[in-house]
Amino acid sequence: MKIIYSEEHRLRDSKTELFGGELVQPFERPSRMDLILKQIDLRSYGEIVEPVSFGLDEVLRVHDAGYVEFMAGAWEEWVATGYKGEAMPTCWPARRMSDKIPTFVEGKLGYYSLATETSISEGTWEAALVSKDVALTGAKIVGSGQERIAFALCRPPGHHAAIDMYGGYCFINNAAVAAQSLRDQGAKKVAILDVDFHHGNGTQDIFYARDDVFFASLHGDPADAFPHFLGYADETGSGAGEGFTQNYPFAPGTGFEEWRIGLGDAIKRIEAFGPDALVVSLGTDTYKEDPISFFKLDHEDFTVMGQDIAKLNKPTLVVMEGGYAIDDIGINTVNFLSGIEGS
Ligand code: Q9C
Ligand code: ZN
Repeated sequence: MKIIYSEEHRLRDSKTELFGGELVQPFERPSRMDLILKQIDLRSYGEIVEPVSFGLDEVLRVHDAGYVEFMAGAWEEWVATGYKGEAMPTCWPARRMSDKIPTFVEGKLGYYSLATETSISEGTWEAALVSKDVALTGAKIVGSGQERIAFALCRPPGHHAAIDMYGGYCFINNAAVAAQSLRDQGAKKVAILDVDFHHGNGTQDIFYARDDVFFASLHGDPADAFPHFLGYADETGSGAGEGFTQNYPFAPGTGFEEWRIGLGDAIKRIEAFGPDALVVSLGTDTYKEDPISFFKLDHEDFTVMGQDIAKLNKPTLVVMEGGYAIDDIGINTVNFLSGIEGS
Protein backbone atom coordinates (compact mmCIF):
# COMPACT_ATOMS: atom_id res chain seq x y z
CA MET A 1 0.00 0.00 0.00
CA LYS A 2 1.24 3.50 -0.82
CA ILE A 3 1.58 5.67 2.28
CA ILE A 4 1.72 9.38 1.52
CA TYR A 5 3.77 11.28 4.09
CA SER A 6 5.74 14.52 4.44
CA GLU A 7 8.25 15.54 7.11
CA GLU A 8 6.82 19.05 6.87
CA HIS A 9 4.10 18.15 9.38
CA ARG A 10 6.74 19.18 11.95
CA LEU A 11 5.96 22.81 11.11
CA ARG A 12 2.91 22.29 13.31
CA ASP A 13 4.50 22.29 16.76
CA SER A 14 2.31 24.32 19.07
CA LYS A 15 3.48 24.54 22.69
CA THR A 16 0.13 25.06 24.36
CA GLU A 17 -3.26 23.39 24.57
CA LEU A 18 -5.94 24.59 26.98
CA PHE A 19 -6.85 21.41 28.85
CA GLY A 20 -8.59 21.17 32.22
CA GLY A 21 -7.92 24.84 32.94
CA GLU A 22 -4.18 24.51 32.32
CA LEU A 23 -1.96 25.19 29.34
CA VAL A 24 -0.36 21.80 28.64
CA GLN A 25 1.80 20.31 25.90
CA PRO A 26 -0.64 19.52 23.07
CA PHE A 27 -1.78 15.89 22.72
CA GLU A 28 -1.59 16.38 18.96
CA ARG A 29 2.22 16.58 18.64
CA PRO A 30 4.85 15.75 15.99
CA SER A 31 6.05 12.55 17.73
CA ARG A 32 2.70 10.92 16.87
CA MET A 33 3.98 10.49 13.33
CA ASP A 34 7.29 9.02 14.49
CA LEU A 35 5.49 6.28 16.39
CA ILE A 36 3.34 5.40 13.38
CA LEU A 37 6.39 5.41 11.09
CA LYS A 38 8.29 3.22 13.57
CA GLN A 39 5.62 0.50 13.36
CA ILE A 40 5.41 0.81 9.58
CA ASP A 41 9.17 0.27 9.50
CA LEU A 42 9.21 -2.57 12.05
CA ARG A 43 6.61 -4.49 10.08
CA SER A 44 8.06 -3.48 6.69
CA TYR A 45 4.58 -2.30 5.82
CA GLY A 46 3.74 -0.32 2.66
CA GLU A 47 5.74 2.09 0.55
CA ILE A 48 6.24 5.70 1.70
CA VAL A 49 5.81 8.36 -1.01
CA GLU A 50 6.12 12.16 -0.92
CA PRO A 51 3.07 14.32 -1.60
CA VAL A 52 2.67 16.43 -4.73
CA SER A 53 1.99 20.15 -4.13
CA PHE A 54 -1.47 21.52 -4.82
CA GLY A 55 -2.69 25.11 -4.63
CA LEU A 56 -5.67 26.56 -2.80
CA ASP A 57 -8.32 25.69 -5.43
CA GLU A 58 -9.05 22.31 -3.86
CA VAL A 59 -9.27 23.87 -0.40
CA LEU A 60 -11.71 26.53 -1.63
CA ARG A 61 -14.00 23.80 -3.02
CA VAL A 62 -14.98 22.97 0.58
CA HIS A 63 -13.86 25.90 2.76
CA ASP A 64 -15.00 29.54 2.91
CA ALA A 65 -12.68 32.04 1.14
CA GLY A 66 -12.71 34.52 4.04
CA TYR A 67 -11.74 31.72 6.42
CA VAL A 68 -8.84 30.59 4.24
CA GLU A 69 -7.60 34.17 3.86
CA PHE A 70 -7.72 34.76 7.61
CA MET A 71 -5.97 31.49 8.45
CA ALA A 72 -3.15 32.24 6.00
CA GLY A 73 -2.26 35.45 7.89
CA ALA A 74 -3.54 34.69 11.40
CA TRP A 75 -0.16 34.07 13.05
CA GLU A 76 1.38 37.28 11.65
CA GLU A 77 -1.69 39.26 12.66
CA TRP A 78 -1.50 37.82 16.18
CA VAL A 79 2.22 38.54 16.58
CA ALA A 80 1.62 42.12 15.46
CA THR A 81 -0.61 42.72 18.53
CA GLY A 82 2.33 42.16 20.88
CA TYR A 83 0.62 39.27 22.70
CA LYS A 84 3.22 36.88 24.13
CA GLY A 85 1.52 33.47 23.90
CA GLU A 86 0.19 31.43 21.01
CA ALA A 87 -2.97 32.61 19.26
CA MET A 88 -6.25 31.54 20.84
CA PRO A 89 -9.76 32.94 20.88
CA THR A 90 -11.32 34.22 24.08
CA CYS A 91 -14.78 35.15 22.86
CA TRP A 92 -17.34 33.89 20.31
CA PRO A 93 -20.51 34.94 18.48
CA ALA A 94 -22.69 33.07 20.99
CA ARG A 95 -26.49 33.04 21.11
CA ARG A 96 -28.28 36.27 20.06
CA MET A 97 -25.03 38.11 19.21
CA SER A 98 -23.92 39.72 15.93
CA ASP A 99 -22.53 37.74 13.00
CA LYS A 100 -20.45 40.67 11.71
CA ILE A 101 -16.80 39.73 11.23
CA PRO A 102 -14.63 41.73 13.68
CA THR A 103 -11.57 43.71 12.60
CA PHE A 104 -9.29 42.83 15.54
CA VAL A 105 -7.53 39.46 15.35
CA GLU A 106 -8.86 38.20 18.68
CA GLY A 107 -12.41 38.73 17.43
CA LYS A 108 -11.62 37.04 14.14
CA LEU A 109 -10.18 34.05 16.00
CA GLY A 110 -13.51 33.73 17.80
CA TYR A 111 -15.47 34.13 14.58
CA TYR A 112 -13.46 31.47 12.72
CA SER A 113 -13.12 28.84 15.49
CA LEU A 114 -15.31 26.31 17.27
CA ALA A 115 -13.06 25.56 20.24
CA THR A 116 -10.23 27.15 22.18
CA GLU A 117 -7.93 24.21 22.98
CA THR A 118 -6.20 24.53 19.60
CA SER A 119 -3.55 27.29 19.67
CA ILE A 120 -2.32 28.69 16.38
CA SER A 121 1.49 28.88 16.33
CA GLU A 122 4.13 29.81 13.77
CA GLY A 123 4.07 27.33 10.87
CA THR A 124 0.62 25.97 11.67
CA TRP A 125 -1.02 27.01 8.40
CA GLU A 126 2.01 25.90 6.36
CA ALA A 127 1.77 22.43 7.93
CA ALA A 128 -1.99 22.32 7.32
CA LEU A 129 -1.37 23.11 3.63
CA VAL A 130 1.08 20.19 3.33
CA SER A 131 -1.34 17.91 5.19
CA LYS A 132 -4.00 18.63 2.55
CA ASP A 133 -1.36 17.91 -0.15
CA VAL A 134 -0.88 14.50 1.47
CA ALA A 135 -4.64 13.85 1.30
CA LEU A 136 -4.94 15.16 -2.27
CA THR A 137 -2.00 13.06 -3.47
CA GLY A 138 -3.77 10.03 -2.02
CA ALA A 139 -7.02 11.05 -3.72
CA LYS A 140 -5.19 11.22 -7.07
CA ILE A 141 -3.58 7.80 -6.59
CA VAL A 142 -6.96 6.22 -5.84
CA GLY A 143 -9.05 8.40 -8.18
CA SER A 144 -6.83 7.67 -11.18
CA GLY A 145 -7.14 3.93 -10.57
CA GLN A 146 -3.39 3.63 -10.04
CA GLU A 147 -4.08 1.85 -6.74
CA ARG A 148 -7.27 0.52 -5.17
CA ILE A 149 -6.29 1.75 -1.72
CA ALA A 150 -3.89 4.31 -0.26
CA PHE A 151 -3.10 5.80 3.14
CA ALA A 152 -2.74 9.57 3.58
CA LEU A 153 -0.69 9.95 6.75
CA CYS A 154 -1.96 13.46 7.43
CA ARG A 155 -0.88 15.72 10.25
CA PRO A 156 -2.39 18.03 11.43
CA PRO A 157 -5.70 16.15 11.31
CA GLY A 158 -8.78 17.59 9.61
CA HIS A 159 -12.21 16.22 10.48
CA HIS A 160 -13.19 18.94 12.99
CA ALA A 161 -12.43 21.74 10.50
CA ALA A 162 -15.79 23.02 9.23
CA ILE A 163 -16.62 25.26 6.25
CA ASP A 164 -15.38 28.34 8.10
CA MET A 165 -14.09 27.17 11.50
CA TYR A 166 -10.97 25.51 12.93
CA GLY A 167 -10.69 23.64 16.23
CA GLY A 168 -10.15 20.20 17.73
CA TYR A 169 -6.54 20.29 16.39
CA CYS A 170 -7.85 20.71 12.78
CA PHE A 171 -7.48 23.56 10.26
CA ILE A 172 -8.15 22.15 6.77
CA ASN A 173 -10.54 19.23 6.42
CA ASN A 174 -8.25 16.75 4.64
CA ALA A 175 -10.91 14.03 4.24
CA ALA A 176 -13.42 16.51 2.79
CA VAL A 177 -10.86 18.00 0.40
CA ALA A 178 -9.99 14.44 -0.73
CA ALA A 179 -13.65 13.40 -1.12
CA GLN A 180 -14.35 16.50 -3.22
CA SER A 181 -11.27 15.75 -5.33
CA LEU A 182 -12.56 12.21 -5.96
CA ARG A 183 -15.88 13.75 -7.08
CA ASP A 184 -14.07 16.20 -9.34
CA GLN A 185 -12.04 13.36 -10.86
CA GLY A 186 -15.26 11.64 -11.91
CA ALA A 187 -16.63 9.64 -8.97
CA LYS A 188 -20.39 10.34 -9.00
CA LYS A 189 -20.90 9.36 -5.37
CA VAL A 190 -18.40 9.28 -2.50
CA ALA A 191 -18.93 7.90 1.01
CA ILE A 192 -16.98 9.10 4.05
CA LEU A 193 -16.78 6.76 7.02
CA ASP A 194 -15.41 8.44 10.16
CA VAL A 195 -14.17 6.02 12.83
CA ASP A 196 -12.21 8.55 14.92
CA PHE A 197 -13.38 8.64 18.55
CA HIS A 198 -14.70 12.19 18.05
CA HIS A 199 -17.60 13.18 15.84
CA GLY A 200 -16.47 14.48 12.44
CA ASN A 201 -18.42 17.70 12.82
CA GLY A 202 -16.41 19.52 10.13
CA THR A 203 -17.00 16.86 7.50
CA GLN A 204 -20.69 16.69 8.40
CA ASP A 205 -20.96 20.49 8.12
CA ILE A 206 -19.32 20.56 4.69
CA PHE A 207 -21.55 17.91 3.09
CA TYR A 208 -24.73 18.28 5.18
CA ALA A 209 -26.98 19.55 2.38
CA ARG A 210 -25.55 17.30 -0.36
CA ASP A 211 -26.76 13.97 -1.72
CA ASP A 212 -23.55 13.08 -3.62
CA VAL A 213 -21.43 12.56 -0.49
CA PHE A 214 -22.72 10.23 2.21
CA PHE A 215 -21.26 10.80 5.68
CA ALA A 216 -21.32 8.27 8.54
CA SER A 217 -19.59 8.79 11.91
CA LEU A 218 -19.18 6.57 14.99
CA HIS A 219 -18.13 8.52 18.06
CA GLY A 220 -18.43 9.38 21.72
CA ASP A 221 -21.89 10.79 22.48
CA PRO A 222 -21.66 14.59 22.14
CA ALA A 223 -23.48 14.89 25.46
CA ASP A 224 -20.27 13.51 26.99
CA ALA A 225 -17.54 14.15 24.42
CA PHE A 226 -15.95 16.82 22.25
CA PRO A 227 -17.16 18.52 20.03
CA HIS A 228 -20.28 18.54 22.28
CA PHE A 229 -22.50 20.52 19.91
CA LEU A 230 -22.84 18.17 16.93
CA GLY A 231 -23.02 14.43 16.31
CA TYR A 232 -26.44 13.43 17.64
CA ALA A 233 -28.31 10.57 15.97
CA ASP A 234 -31.14 12.84 14.83
CA GLU A 235 -28.81 14.83 12.53
CA THR A 236 -29.48 13.17 9.17
CA GLY A 237 -28.86 15.93 6.61
CA SER A 238 -30.81 18.91 5.28
CA GLY A 239 -32.61 19.71 2.01
CA ALA A 240 -31.31 17.52 -0.81
CA GLY A 241 -28.89 16.04 1.75
CA GLU A 242 -31.69 14.64 3.93
CA GLY A 243 -30.84 10.99 4.65
CA PHE A 244 -27.19 11.31 3.58
CA THR A 245 -25.70 11.83 7.07
CA GLN A 246 -25.74 9.09 9.70
CA ASN A 247 -24.42 9.40 13.26
CA TYR A 248 -23.70 6.65 15.79
CA PRO A 249 -23.07 8.18 19.24
CA PHE A 250 -21.88 5.79 21.96
CA ALA A 251 -21.73 6.08 25.74
CA PRO A 252 -18.60 6.19 27.92
CA GLY A 253 -17.02 2.74 28.29
CA THR A 254 -18.26 1.37 24.94
CA GLY A 255 -16.29 -1.70 23.81
CA PHE A 256 -15.66 -3.16 20.36
CA GLU A 257 -18.58 -5.60 20.36
CA GLU A 258 -21.14 -2.82 20.68
CA TRP A 259 -19.20 -0.37 18.51
CA ARG A 260 -18.97 -3.00 15.76
CA ILE A 261 -22.76 -3.25 15.53
CA GLY A 262 -22.79 0.45 14.66
CA LEU A 263 -20.02 -0.13 12.14
CA GLY A 264 -22.04 -2.96 10.55
CA ASP A 265 -25.03 -0.67 10.16
CA ALA A 266 -22.89 2.14 8.68
CA ILE A 267 -21.38 -0.33 6.20
CA LYS A 268 -24.85 -1.54 5.19
CA ARG A 269 -25.98 2.03 4.56
CA ILE A 270 -22.86 2.83 2.56
CA GLU A 271 -23.46 -0.29 0.47
CA ALA A 272 -27.05 0.82 -0.20
CA PHE A 273 -25.79 4.31 -1.16
CA GLY A 274 -23.51 2.68 -3.74
CA PRO A 275 -20.49 5.00 -3.79
CA ASP A 276 -17.79 4.94 -6.49
CA ALA A 277 -15.15 5.64 -3.84
CA LEU A 278 -14.72 5.54 -0.07
CA VAL A 279 -12.80 7.86 2.25
CA VAL A 280 -12.10 6.58 5.77
CA SER A 281 -11.33 9.13 8.48
CA LEU A 282 -9.14 6.95 10.68
CA GLY A 283 -8.61 7.97 14.29
CA THR A 284 -7.07 5.46 16.68
CA ASP A 285 -8.28 7.41 19.72
CA THR A 286 -10.96 4.72 20.20
CA TYR A 287 -8.16 2.69 21.84
CA LYS A 288 -8.76 1.77 25.51
CA GLU A 289 -5.70 3.69 26.78
CA ASP A 290 -6.28 6.89 24.82
CA PRO A 291 -5.69 9.79 27.25
CA ILE A 292 -8.60 11.99 26.07
CA SER A 293 -11.24 9.43 24.97
CA PHE A 294 -13.52 6.82 26.56
CA PHE A 295 -13.96 3.78 24.32
CA LYS A 296 -12.40 0.41 25.10
CA LEU A 297 -11.02 -0.89 21.79
CA ASP A 298 -7.92 -3.10 21.90
CA HIS A 299 -5.07 -3.64 19.41
CA GLU A 300 -6.65 -6.56 17.53
CA ASP A 301 -10.00 -4.75 17.17
CA PHE A 302 -8.36 -2.38 14.70
CA THR A 303 -7.48 -5.31 12.45
CA VAL A 304 -11.10 -6.55 12.51
CA MET A 305 -12.37 -3.01 11.87
CA GLY A 306 -10.18 -2.84 8.77
CA GLN A 307 -11.38 -6.27 7.59
CA ASP A 308 -15.04 -5.29 8.05
CA ILE A 309 -14.59 -2.10 6.00
CA ALA A 310 -12.64 -4.00 3.33
CA LYS A 311 -15.82 -5.97 2.54
CA LEU A 312 -17.20 -2.81 0.89
CA ASN A 313 -14.59 -3.45 -1.79
CA LYS A 314 -14.44 0.15 -3.06
CA PRO A 315 -11.54 2.31 -4.20
CA THR A 316 -10.51 3.58 -0.77
CA LEU A 317 -8.46 6.41 0.66
CA VAL A 318 -7.65 6.16 4.36
CA VAL A 319 -6.95 9.57 5.94
CA MET A 320 -5.24 9.89 9.34
CA GLU A 321 -7.15 11.85 11.99
CA GLY A 322 -6.61 11.52 15.79
CA GLY A 323 -5.09 8.99 18.18
CA TYR A 324 -3.12 9.96 21.28
CA ALA A 325 -2.16 6.87 23.31
CA ILE A 326 1.20 7.71 21.94
CA ASP A 327 3.06 4.38 22.31
CA ASP A 328 0.20 2.43 20.82
CA ILE A 329 -1.02 4.54 17.92
CA GLY A 330 1.51 2.93 15.58
CA ILE A 331 0.35 -0.59 16.35
CA ASN A 332 -3.32 0.32 16.02
CA THR A 333 -2.79 2.21 12.78
CA VAL A 334 -0.81 -0.57 11.08
CA ASN A 335 -3.26 -3.20 12.38
CA PHE A 336 -6.07 -1.25 10.70
CA LEU A 337 -4.14 -0.93 7.44
CA SER A 338 -3.27 -4.61 7.30
CA GLY A 339 -6.92 -5.44 8.04
CA ILE A 340 -8.33 -3.23 5.30
CA GLU A 341 -5.69 -4.30 2.77
CA GLY A 342 -6.15 -7.97 3.63
CA SER A 343 -2.47 -8.69 4.28
N1 Q9C B 1 -11.54 16.74 27.74
C1 Q9C B 1 -9.04 14.80 16.98
O1 Q9C B 1 -9.05 13.67 17.46
N2 Q9C B 1 -10.45 18.39 23.31
N3 Q9C B 1 -9.31 15.89 17.73
C2 Q9C B 1 -10.81 17.27 24.08
C3 Q9C B 1 -11.15 16.41 26.38
C4 Q9C B 1 -10.29 18.33 21.90
C5 Q9C B 1 -9.65 15.81 19.12
C6 Q9C B 1 -10.99 17.64 25.53
C7 Q9C B 1 -10.15 17.01 21.24
C8 Q9C B 1 -9.92 17.11 19.76
C9 Q9C B 1 -8.66 15.01 15.56
ZN1 ZN C 1 -10.42 12.21 17.65
